[in-house]
Amino acid sequence: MGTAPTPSAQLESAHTASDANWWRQAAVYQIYPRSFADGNGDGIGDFGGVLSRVDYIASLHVDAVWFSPFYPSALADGGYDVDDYRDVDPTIGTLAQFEDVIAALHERGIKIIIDIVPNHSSDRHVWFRAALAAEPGSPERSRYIFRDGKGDTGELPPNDWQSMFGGPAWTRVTEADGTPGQWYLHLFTPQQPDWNWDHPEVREDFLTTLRFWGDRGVDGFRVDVASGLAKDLSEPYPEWDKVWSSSGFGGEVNDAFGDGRHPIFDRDELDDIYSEWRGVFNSYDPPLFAVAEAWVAPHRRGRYASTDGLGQAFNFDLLSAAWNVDSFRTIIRRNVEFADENDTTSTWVFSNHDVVRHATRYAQERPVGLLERVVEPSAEAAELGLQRARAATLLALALPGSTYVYQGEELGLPEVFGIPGTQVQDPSAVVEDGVVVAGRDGCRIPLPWTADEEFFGFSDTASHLPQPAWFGAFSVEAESADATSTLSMYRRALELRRELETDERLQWLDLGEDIVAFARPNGWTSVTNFGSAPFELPAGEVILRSDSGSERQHLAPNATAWIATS
Ligand code: TEU
Ligand code: CA
Repeated sequence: MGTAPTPSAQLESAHTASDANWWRQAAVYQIYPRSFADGNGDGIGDFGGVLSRVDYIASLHVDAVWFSPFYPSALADGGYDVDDYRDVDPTIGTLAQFEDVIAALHERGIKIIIDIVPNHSSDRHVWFRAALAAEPGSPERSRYIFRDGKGDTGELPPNDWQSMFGGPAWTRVTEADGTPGQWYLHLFTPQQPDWNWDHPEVREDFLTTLRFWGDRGVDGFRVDVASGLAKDLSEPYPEWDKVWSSSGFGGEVNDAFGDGRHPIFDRDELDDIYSEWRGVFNSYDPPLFAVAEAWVAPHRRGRYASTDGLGQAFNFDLLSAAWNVDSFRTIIRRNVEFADENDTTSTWVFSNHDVVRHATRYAQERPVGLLERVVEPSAEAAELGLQRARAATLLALALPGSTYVYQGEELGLPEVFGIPGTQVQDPSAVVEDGVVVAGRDGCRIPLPWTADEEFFGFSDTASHLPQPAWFGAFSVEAESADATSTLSMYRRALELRRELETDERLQWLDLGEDIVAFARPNGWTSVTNFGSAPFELPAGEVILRSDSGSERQHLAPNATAWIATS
């Protein structure tokens, strides 16, 4: 704790930016399609909306777009309940329109990453319907995880396991003859039955899906719950308390678990699955890219990020950490080293569709865990949170590795509070006294494009999640006109960042206890002030800073500056 990294920590890798390596230093913009832009005026974002905003996306200077699921879905879990992996939900558009989106982004040099959800389908998937219609023990049932219940008449679930969003992880079905029957496993909502990855048809079908999208020009995949596919469901079942506490979820950086034999997560058998996927990826030129969403122990992450596997793995360490100099330093250092050892790159991420937006997280008085309830900050705390969010982002954009930017964070959007309970969508949300008080809807509010229009240019009708009255101040229109806005900072930083993309080395600088500073091979230095007093900047030209308006010499508390020293 507290020891500054030594200036000698200089990493060796110096990859060249060939096409096969496009992802290594990519800035990836995450689009949650239903909340990005509405093209046909029904209040739900869609591909028509995306098409109308490709120039905006290009203006951010991002290298790729990651689309959260757009597949046919009943939206039991925001689209992560997939009815058909090889089609587009009619509210979002058509396959032909998606091909137009691919073409429009490719024309602007932007790659396309799509979300693939292999741990579970939806209960409306044709194979799950077939499983329900078939008998216990049938081949149709064996593609999912069905078990007989316990108790005299099978009235109790097979074990005490819980689903991620609360409630039992098992649901009992009614058999074709109308009698209460078997139970199926779902780690998430009951509408998301888990696949049985021991089944060759399940494995083959996903390979078909990967090729389906690869053939349409998709450049890569974000693999949902990548650590969950392989399971050991042999009896006796361990108790849920043990299963959960050793699972690696909950945002803690936990080195204790991770021997490859946890009953549900991060099992060694996953290597086999992903090496098959790698076979498909490598049949394309350049190979398809993949990034694992895997909440696993740091020492296990290399398995997912391996060049025989998915190639890159999310690290949610910064996303899970409070605004604290020691945490940032330790986390960055560890992940840069990890990437180097594993011939992959780091993935810096502060916000996504699952967590409270980072401008609001950093405004909290105490560190906040995932899915934890946060309070609406005072105006003053919100301002502090935004300053820190800008500083954190500018720091991360100077690091080697790729960065994931979640739609709206480039506007400095805070979390939205006070959503009426009647409009709740997230299955993990908590509603009290008629108001949403926790969950993921507050980070999924449709974007404000214009300052004064009734629906802020998102749609010409009320959006599927309500936008607050103050949204206009954070709109693309308002911020584009302001050189000191968060949007202007992101645009400039992402544009400048391209100069950093070819050489992955970093050199730590020791500028003081409260300062995180490092130099990059092109002669730029990034300096972040975690302290409470202004910090005197080293010599050189300030090329960008998160505390716009401060005088040249001093870096404000909670701020980052980039300096060209040579
Ligand atoms: O999330 C994985 C996951 O395990 C989540 O429970 C995560 O820990 C939580 O949302 C943090 O707030 C993925 C998707 O990103 C999420 O949107 C889905 O709900 C989930 O998988 C099921 O597909
Ligand atoms: Ca629409």
